[in-house]
Amino acid sequence: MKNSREQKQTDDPVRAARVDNLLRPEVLNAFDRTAFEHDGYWVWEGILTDAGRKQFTASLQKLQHMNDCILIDTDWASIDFEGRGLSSPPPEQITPEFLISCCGGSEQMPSFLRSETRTYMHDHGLLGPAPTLVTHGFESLGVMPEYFPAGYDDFIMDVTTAHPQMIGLFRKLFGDRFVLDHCLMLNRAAGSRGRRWHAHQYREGQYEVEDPIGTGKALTPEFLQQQCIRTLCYPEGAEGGEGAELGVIPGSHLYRIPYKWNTERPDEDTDMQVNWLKGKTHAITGKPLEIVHLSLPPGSMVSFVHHMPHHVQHRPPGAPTRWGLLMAYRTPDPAASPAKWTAGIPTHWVERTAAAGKLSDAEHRVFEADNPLN
Ligand SMILES: O=C(O)CCC(=O)C(=O)O
Ligand SMILES: [Fe+2]
Repeated sequence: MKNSREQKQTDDPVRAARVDNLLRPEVLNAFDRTAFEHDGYWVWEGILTDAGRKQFTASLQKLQHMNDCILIDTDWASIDFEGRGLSSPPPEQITPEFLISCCGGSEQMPSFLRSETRTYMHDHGLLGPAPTLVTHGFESLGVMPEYFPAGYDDFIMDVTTAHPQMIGLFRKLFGDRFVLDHCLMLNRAAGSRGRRWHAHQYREGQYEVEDPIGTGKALTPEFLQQQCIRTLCYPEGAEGGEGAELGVIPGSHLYRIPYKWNTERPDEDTDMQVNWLKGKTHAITGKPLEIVHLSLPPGSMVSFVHHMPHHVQHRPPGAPTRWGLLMAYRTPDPAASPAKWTAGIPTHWVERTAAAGKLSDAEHRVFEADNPLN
């Protein structure tokens, strides 16, 4: 007979989906805080165990398939967008041929699903009454799986909210308290354009001391205390020569410039070398900053301060998909207005789940707002 603790664990689908032996402890324990603060990034090379890697890949493949099926199976023309205060999708974006061309990877959905409809799905959910999103064999959460992978996959929910080894990893980055900023799939299929050089700002940018181009005058040897850190997991790797590798600039986070976060991003390496990088040095060593392209073997993760400019290379035609999950967390902002949940989690989903008593304590901790309402 099971004791009540075991009973509770098996009743909980997120707990049941856990791969206990997810991370290799020796890789986790090798984290060097000084090097991380100095360089602005840390590579967790081959940190996933074989079992962890297998499940991570399977989950991302399943989630991509769910996303593709919703795109193809939904009768977009029948949905009342205008009644919800949204523009209807342009007819050329909802033809079967066009929708099929959007499948197989992330950041390639039709543009009508990437702007105001994405925000609507996040805030309210594109939920019933029908006609709405069509799912076969799984429940629609009113949002696309690419934008809410944890909601559609219990293993990913566990990894991003509760798994003790993952929480251990995030604690090394943040200390005890951190909140979800956002979590997305980043599966880069053959032909993916990647992303040109850019960086990101902390929250809505209210603490930035430099504009998106930056003067470089705010260089400081001190590591930001208010910090958003992206952790990317590549279960099948992102290796040199295959495309979709991440480029970083060690030490550039100390300039704290949210480079081109909201403008066009045309810069390739040579543009950075002749413009942005010119004259920029490491705040501690004084050495000129340089671009580094990471080659990450299967089962690796990389964590980086999201103020650091970074770049993702094109994925050439014919290359296999680079599977990826982005987990971005941040230190809570003590000056944020009290609220219930972070903006990183679909509001309708977290409200419904909490009201049904189905939000675990672990999920509650990661999803709650900077300064939670009592
Ligand atoms: O696709 C990637 O590897 C990273 C994309 C990126 O720019 C980011 O996560 O901020
Ligand atoms: Fe980025």
